[in-house]
Amino acid sequence: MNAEKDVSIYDLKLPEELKLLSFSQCENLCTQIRNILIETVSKTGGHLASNLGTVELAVAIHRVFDSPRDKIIWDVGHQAYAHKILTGRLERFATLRQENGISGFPRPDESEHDAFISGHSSNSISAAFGIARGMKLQGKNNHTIAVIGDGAFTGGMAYEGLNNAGKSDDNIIIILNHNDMSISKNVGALAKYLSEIRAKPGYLDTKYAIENILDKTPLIGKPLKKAIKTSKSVLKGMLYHSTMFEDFGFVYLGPVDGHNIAEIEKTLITAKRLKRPVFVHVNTVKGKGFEPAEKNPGAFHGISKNDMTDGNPEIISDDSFSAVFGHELNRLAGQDGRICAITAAMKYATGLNYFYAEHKDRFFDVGIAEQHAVTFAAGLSKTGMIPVFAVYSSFLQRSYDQVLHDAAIDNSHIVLAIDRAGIVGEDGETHQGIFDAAFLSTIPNVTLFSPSCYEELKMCLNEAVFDLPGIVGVRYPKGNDLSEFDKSNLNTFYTHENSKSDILLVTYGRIYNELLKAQKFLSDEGIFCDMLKMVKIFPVEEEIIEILKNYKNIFFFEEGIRAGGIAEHIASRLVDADFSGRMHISAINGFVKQASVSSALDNVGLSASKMTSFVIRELKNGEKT
Ligand SMILES: Cc1ncc(C[n+]2csc(CCOP(=O)(O)OP(=O)(O)O)c2C)c(N)n1
Repeated sequence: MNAEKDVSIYDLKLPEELKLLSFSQCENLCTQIRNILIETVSKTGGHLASNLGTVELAVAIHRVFDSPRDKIIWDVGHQAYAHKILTGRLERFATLRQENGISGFPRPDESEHDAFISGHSSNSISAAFGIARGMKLQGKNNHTIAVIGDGAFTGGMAYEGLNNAGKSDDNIIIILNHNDMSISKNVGALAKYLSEIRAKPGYLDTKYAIENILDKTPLIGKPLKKAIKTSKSVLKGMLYHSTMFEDFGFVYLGPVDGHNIAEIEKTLITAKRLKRPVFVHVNTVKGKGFEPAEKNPGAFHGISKNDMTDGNPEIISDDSFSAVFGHELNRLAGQDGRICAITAAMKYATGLNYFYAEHKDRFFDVGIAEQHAVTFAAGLSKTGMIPVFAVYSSFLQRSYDQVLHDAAIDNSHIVLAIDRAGIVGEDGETHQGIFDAAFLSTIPNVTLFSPSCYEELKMCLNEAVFDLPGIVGVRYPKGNDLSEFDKSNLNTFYTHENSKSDILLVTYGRIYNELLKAQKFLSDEGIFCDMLKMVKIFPVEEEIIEILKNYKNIFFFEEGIRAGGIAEHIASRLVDADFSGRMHISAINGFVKQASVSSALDNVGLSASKMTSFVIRELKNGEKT
């Protein structure tokens, strides 16, 4: 291969042949990768700005290390597109985030180069340390590299990992991908600390400069250098501007320019040689190389396919459950000074930007720290405030014990606004909001609502904030309200459409709309069904059991995991009540792969047509027995 001529990425055997390229060829390769990123994401949607910022870093990592023998872990994993392109997924990259296509996040079942599952933030250091130690126990000498953003660094688990790994002597390299941004501007004391060290001259350069001067100072220079190096003195801290990472036990290298491949490589080679825990601080620019994204990285963090020119103006569409929630909470906060809003780094995506605009003193972005958010809310509640934590269903999974121990046992009043409840679509397994009803309904003192339209959402939120004690969750889906049913008799409990059939269809949340269509399809087939829509889904009130007891066949459709879900709660109550009919449950079993929301709902049997066939099939089976 000619050492200097630019090479098409399509002609390279990757990642091996990366190591044969000159720096200038690498730079050209990075331009090619950026073009692929921009072109693909404009068609598929995805995380654009974060990925534009990690192109050189990914190239440098794959030139210095030997994946898959060395293990590379991308925290959150939304910034690993270049890594995917460099590790055998270039040809399939156009299928990014599509059904049966490649995932938008690292997936070990997709490639041996994806060392660990990613999607939820701040776990990479723990995972890396586990892998490093496992390899060491097996006598392997390879390296484990965790790439973690400064946003992900606001999550407490990162410190649990640092605390544990820093005192080891394992081959673990933590790379801080520092761009001063989480989804929006990064927040908190640590963000400030990191920004201060980001601005300092490279540690290595300073260190070599000082050592150089001392080396050239006659008589006292060399002994002084030794004394400084071996001491834990303040002088060492001053000269080497020691960081907290060194106090944790890591060798700190950086900050380096994350868009200068030669510089990153030099630092990574040093880190590799040290063969002990090393912390490499890399400064990157979110959105690098695409002007609109560089200017407005938050807007280009995650975009849908139609947003390439302006990004996703960070403000979610007004026609969405998140925005309706955000506006309503803002309105309520205007009336009641006790209401506080909390987000874990998702101010815009959860619609809390409206609250923030008008009630800054009662708005809290706590960083990517869902566990802290719940306990902080419980603390606020102790003083008589009414905290509302708006959080995606899948990220709330992090806070199970905080809900249980810190809030529920003492019956603290906190409201959980559970956004992205149900199937979320293209982000796939890690982000589906299908577990909240099951796991929250194991906890005493929890009430759960699952509105099926905007109006119900507002009504449930009011009741949650003002009327109920304990933990009250209001769960609502991604996207907009597609309901077409009559809204004249809405309430927050249930509606029962009773035409004296002995078949009852039951559900809650947005798929009520699909079930209404199924009811119609069934009636076209001569199968007439009553319908029950639950709005308050937990605890299941006796009144609901009394209604259900009267039916011969109950069909329960649940956009949530079956094990421990609301359908199973009801089934067990019906057993207690000596129910003599049959209950048929169609809910989600297992993890749900990426696909559009409508396709994923169909794949799990929750589209109108699949629900219809389920009823017909089960009734036929019943006739046979
Ligand atoms: C536990 C958890 N909470 C929230 C999120 C949503 N989320 C995805 S990326 C992100 C910001 C990450 O910022 P950073 O690590 O600095 O990466 P950058 O995009 O800036 O490169 C957030 C909050 C998540 N993935 N996991």
